Amino acid sequence: MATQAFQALLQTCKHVVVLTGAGVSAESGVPTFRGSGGLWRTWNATDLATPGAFVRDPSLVWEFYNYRRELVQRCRPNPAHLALAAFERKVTEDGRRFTLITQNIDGLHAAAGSRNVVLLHGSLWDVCRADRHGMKASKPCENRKQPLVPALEGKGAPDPATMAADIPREALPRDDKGHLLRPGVVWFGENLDPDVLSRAQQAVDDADLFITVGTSSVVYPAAGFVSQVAARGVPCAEVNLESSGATASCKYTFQGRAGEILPDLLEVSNV
Ligand code: BJW
Repeated sequence: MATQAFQALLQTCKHVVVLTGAGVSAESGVPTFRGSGGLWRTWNATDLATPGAFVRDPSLVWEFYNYRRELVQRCRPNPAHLALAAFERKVTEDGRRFTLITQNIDGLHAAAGSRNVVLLHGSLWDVCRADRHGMKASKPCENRKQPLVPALEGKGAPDPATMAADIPREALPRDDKGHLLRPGVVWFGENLDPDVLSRAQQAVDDADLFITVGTSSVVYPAAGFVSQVAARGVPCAEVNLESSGATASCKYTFQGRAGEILPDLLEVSNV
């Protein structure tokens, strides 16, 4: 019954906004952050995603990102990414609006054919200059070379027994003026790109249906979107393996794997 009621809303809504997190890419083989998949060697992935970690040990942080660039390069969109892209085509052909806000940096939504995507936390394929605090000192730009420098070749194995490569600073990725580069993503304690955040916030403010998929909903500002939408009386739905920080705000909850649930729920399995 809940499914039918939700699907009726999908037919009539004027602007559906979907927020995705790491869980949407889990079935493509991309590790999530929290839970058992969130360890790289002996570190929590989130402990390495900070400017402080980069200042302390830029070699270690670059090894971690080199590993993820290599891994994601081999990953393909799964049925959840494909269902969202097919649903966007369906909605926009009807003259209605669809916005996909993702916290993921893996690029798999674009690879699946999604068009109106807001990359809240940046892209794994971007780099930028680092200042002495590890913060961004230039606008991120794309660099898909893999590995970025010869010293990173084969580095970043996730096994806890792996020795740190301790790459000397001069052999780490640098720009043409010799400045140290860092991944062009958004780390804890960093502001999001104001234009990106404004696009996301406008969509959140304008949504008349909101779906959160595969995020633990603990990281702000993304974690605040669902309660903002729900506070306006707009229906919210969640697709997740387990309950999350968003569940209490969601009228509709669909528990399970996104790749199994979304194609049928969005009625795009035959598209
Ligand atoms: C499945 C599944 C399947 C699995 N199918 N489901 C307000 C209050 C309190 C704190 C703050 C606040 N505002 C800002 C902060 C500080 C901080 C923050 O939020 N801290 C919290 C931890 C409390 N936020 C920030 O620092 C942000 N900056 C900011 O707001 O600037 C202004 C400011 C600064 C400082 C103070 C105050 C204001 C920036 C946040 C940047 C987050 N960066 C990362 C790394 C990105 C780069 C990279 O990838 O390397 O983003 S951390 C990491 O967490 C990554 C993710 O995008 C993000 C969210 O994780 P996600 O996607 O939810 O993954 P998981 O693993 O947590 O969950 C997976 C889910 O999937 C689970 O629920 C599973 O069940 C599910 N699942 N398989 C369906 N098959």
